[in-house]
Amino acid sequence: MATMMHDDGAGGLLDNLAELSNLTSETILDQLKRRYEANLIYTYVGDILVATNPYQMLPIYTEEVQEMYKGASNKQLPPHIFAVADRAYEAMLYSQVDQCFVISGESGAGKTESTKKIVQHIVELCRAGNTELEDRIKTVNVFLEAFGNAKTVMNNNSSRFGKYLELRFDRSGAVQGATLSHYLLEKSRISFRNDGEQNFHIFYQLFAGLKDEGRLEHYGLAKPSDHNYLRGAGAPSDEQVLSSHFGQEWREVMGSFEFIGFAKGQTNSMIDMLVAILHIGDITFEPAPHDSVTITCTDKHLALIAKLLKISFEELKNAIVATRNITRGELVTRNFDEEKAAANRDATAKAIYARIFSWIFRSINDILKGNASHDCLVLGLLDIFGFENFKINSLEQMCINITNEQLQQFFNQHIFVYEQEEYKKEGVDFSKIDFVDNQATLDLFLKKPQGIFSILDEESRFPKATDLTFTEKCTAALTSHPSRAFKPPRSQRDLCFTITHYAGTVEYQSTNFLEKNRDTLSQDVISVLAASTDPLVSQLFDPTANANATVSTNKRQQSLTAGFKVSLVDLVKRLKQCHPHFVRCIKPNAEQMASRWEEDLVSRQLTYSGVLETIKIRKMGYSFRLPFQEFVTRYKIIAYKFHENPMQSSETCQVICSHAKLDDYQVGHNKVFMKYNHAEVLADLQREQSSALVFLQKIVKAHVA
Ligand code: AD9
Ligand code: MG
Repeated sequence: MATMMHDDGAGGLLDNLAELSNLTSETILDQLKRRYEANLIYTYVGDILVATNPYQMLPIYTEEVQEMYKGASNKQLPPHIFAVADRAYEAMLYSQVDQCFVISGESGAGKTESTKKIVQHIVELCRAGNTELEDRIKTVNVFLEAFGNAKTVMNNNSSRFGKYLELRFDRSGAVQGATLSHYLLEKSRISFRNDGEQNFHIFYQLFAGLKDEGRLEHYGLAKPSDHNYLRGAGAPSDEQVLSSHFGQEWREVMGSFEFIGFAKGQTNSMIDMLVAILHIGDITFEPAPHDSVTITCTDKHLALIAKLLKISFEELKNAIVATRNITRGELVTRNFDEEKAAANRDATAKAIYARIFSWIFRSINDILKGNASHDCLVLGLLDIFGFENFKINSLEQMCINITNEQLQQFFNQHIFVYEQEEYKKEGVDFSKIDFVDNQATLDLFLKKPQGIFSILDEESRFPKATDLTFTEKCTAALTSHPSRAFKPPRSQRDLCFTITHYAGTVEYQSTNFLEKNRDTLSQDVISVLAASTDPLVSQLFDPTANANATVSTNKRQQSLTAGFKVSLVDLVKRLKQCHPHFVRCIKPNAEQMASRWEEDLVSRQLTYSGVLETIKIRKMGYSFRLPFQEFVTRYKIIAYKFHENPMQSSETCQVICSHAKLDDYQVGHNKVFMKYNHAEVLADLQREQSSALVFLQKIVKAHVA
């Protein structure tokens, strides 16, 4: 990889921190800070990119810059996200091996923006003419963010789901199609938000966007604050919603649905469903005799929901307040009390939203699947929700934080474990580098039968269990867990516990854990919606069609955490099949402001993400390595004549390395181990020799002619 030193007049700024001679936490922090102040937001650590969020638009993503970074692996250019994209694309073509980008960092650090920049560049790299498929791939993000992102206290545009985009190419590098998978949408946001947070963007966009399209007459929407799901501390005011960017965004979302190829009829059904969700949130109850409830909102209100969803008004009414079962040939009705009825109402709204979300992904995948050839190369991009620590953290934050914990473990495995194992196997000298291994913390959650998830599932199946019994069981089983990461509540009756994650200590409130984990939706509600005369509504609730299936979590009646665990395992499996490229995003301040550097915040992120240890191993280690055969085939021209065919042996590799004047490389039993910058030195020499050869051949040809 090409690196250089910028002279800022006050000591050099390094493009690659692996070149730091005095390697300490302070010198790393100082370099990153001074680079940030000079708007140099990208820095390499060996072959890993550190990206500091500038919180301002810098002119570094223009077409000219993109053009400059095409073929960046062979140029002397400052670090850039485009260079990482270029390197992965090149590597995929050269080695014919699938590649993936693993982008990590806490909430608001810049993962989603980095992903978009990578897609932008790769689409440009592989563009063969102006094909619609490539433009469509770039466009999907518009509505994925509208439906899957929301304002939180940590990020105004926070991803509330994880996504893995796989771009498929033919062997020559032309894009063939794309597949998108999604992980764990935080659907609880529909009915509950912490103070200072908002619902998914799409609801505000819808309000602002439907202004002139019969918002009141057709949809019964007057102003956002009329609706429970859009109220709360931190919700934008009606004026803010109606007069801001939301209207423009709505038009973009609708435009992109059309461009991608969604049928107009389906988009309209989807809008009706979104509006119905808001109205469902306004269904109110009052207690009635025998632990039942009476619906207190007007029939007109329910009729509007029924009209939007094209379902029976009476059946909707019944399904919200009770369940009916045929037991031994008799119809048995079980009424809900007020709490259960409210939970059933919210579960209905959340299920509709989650199924719209899954349907959007399935539809995109149908449209973008392109040529479904098995003989293709894959570039995968992972963009998950970053590590979170709010005032109140629930089951959703736990899943989000475990996903991050799992990614950190993947990073550790690659950077430290596999690396050191390979040195040992190949007989390469190295001094051992320690890192903070978080496997035990992952076990605390995932291991059977004594992990938090197993205990939660066990309790969720047991009708008499409560959030308190769950908390007590965790306390009994995990207080002396080897990870030492579990801390019980201060008082026995508190519904909380604390976990020391790799990225910080988080207190979780276990209130509603069981209910959230059971994630059940009443069969009556499913039946009513499945009987809708709207084809999309009925399709999404068709019990035979597995409409709720997200990636690989397609077993129905599976608990939330069991489904989550399956998709986490699936994700890691996919990542392991690819050669990874790591991007570490850093958040410079908590206020989401430009030009503001909070030393403690950055220092903490560098520490927990193991940047110092990573630099050490990248500095001492050999991140560029090739088997003898590949090394000799690629670089023999550096030391041998064109017609010579040297043995593909360690001796030949030694000869080539000494011709190239490489220092500090090692030849193992089967591979040559080199520093990250040796690739560039060899590529330069190889190019020089090749062009000299072509030149000579031309002269000879001219002479003979
Ligand atoms: V979360 O885990 O989804 O909550 P992310 O994805 O890590 O988080 P995101 O990419 O959404 O963070 O970045 C947060 C905000 O920082 C963006 O909305 C931009 O306003 C800002 N940002 C991030 N990266 C850049 C950039 N390269 N240039 C300009 C940026 N602004
Ligand atoms: Mg994001």
